[in-house]
Amino acid sequence: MTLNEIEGITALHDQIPFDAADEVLFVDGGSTDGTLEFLEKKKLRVVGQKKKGRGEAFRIAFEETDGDVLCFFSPDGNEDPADIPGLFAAVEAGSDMAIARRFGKGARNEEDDLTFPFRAWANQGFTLLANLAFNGRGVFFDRKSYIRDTINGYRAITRDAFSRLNVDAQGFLIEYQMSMRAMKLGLSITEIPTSENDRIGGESTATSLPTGFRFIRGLAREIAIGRRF
Ligand SMILES: Nc1nc2c(ncn2[C@@H]2O[C@H](COP(=O)(O)OP(=O)(O)O)[C@@H](O)[C@H]2O)c(=O)[nH]1
Ligand SMILES: [Mg+2]
Repeated sequence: MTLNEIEGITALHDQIPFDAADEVLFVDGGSTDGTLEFLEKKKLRVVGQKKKGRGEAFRIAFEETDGDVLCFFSPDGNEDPADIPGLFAAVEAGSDMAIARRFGKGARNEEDDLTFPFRAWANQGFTLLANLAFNGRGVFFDRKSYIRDTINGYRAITRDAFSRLNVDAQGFLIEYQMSMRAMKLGLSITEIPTSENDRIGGESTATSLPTGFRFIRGLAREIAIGRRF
């Protein structure tokens, strides 16, 4: 998925293992920086969005492709394209969803070098709350079932699981909502360690405070609706 990622896609294009997938689709949120021209030149398939938001992009990817397994990748530099085959493999080995985790053993997140990694702390706080609220697989007794990164969008999921989650988040809440609902349904979730690299160009559009408030609302809503989704 792309929204003004010309620098990222230019730098990463040759590293993306396109062969790992039967079908490749770029969902573009309205780039005006040359991303679309770049993708066209490379003869990559692009679909635009009528409604805005990253959540909408996830649903378009689902609707516009046919594969049994979907892998979501964003070329902003944060996600290492070399993990794509591993995410597919984890799902093909029998998981409903595989997440590239930025926390825990063998992993790195963008803020690891900071003294006050506020964004990483917020991420881990929301992840703790989601595990406590929805991870019914004995989190208190069995640390192996704890999901370490409920928020990273870099993930793969079966088409069947995605449709069962029936996610409706419009923006950056999408991946957290997917994780919460997957836990509620008791789906099998595997995590593979990843190294989150720095953004290559441009700026993140996920502003911390508004995104944080949306996450709080999103969490409260998931608690309120339970399995009614
Ligand atoms: N298609 C699409 N992609 C988006 C949208 N918003 C963000 N993205 C992409 O999603 C990725 C993550 O967004 P970013 O702003 O970097 O958020 P962050 O990684 O959470 O800081 C980037 O590759 C963006 O280009 C959107 O509305 N539509
Ligand atoms: Mg990013």
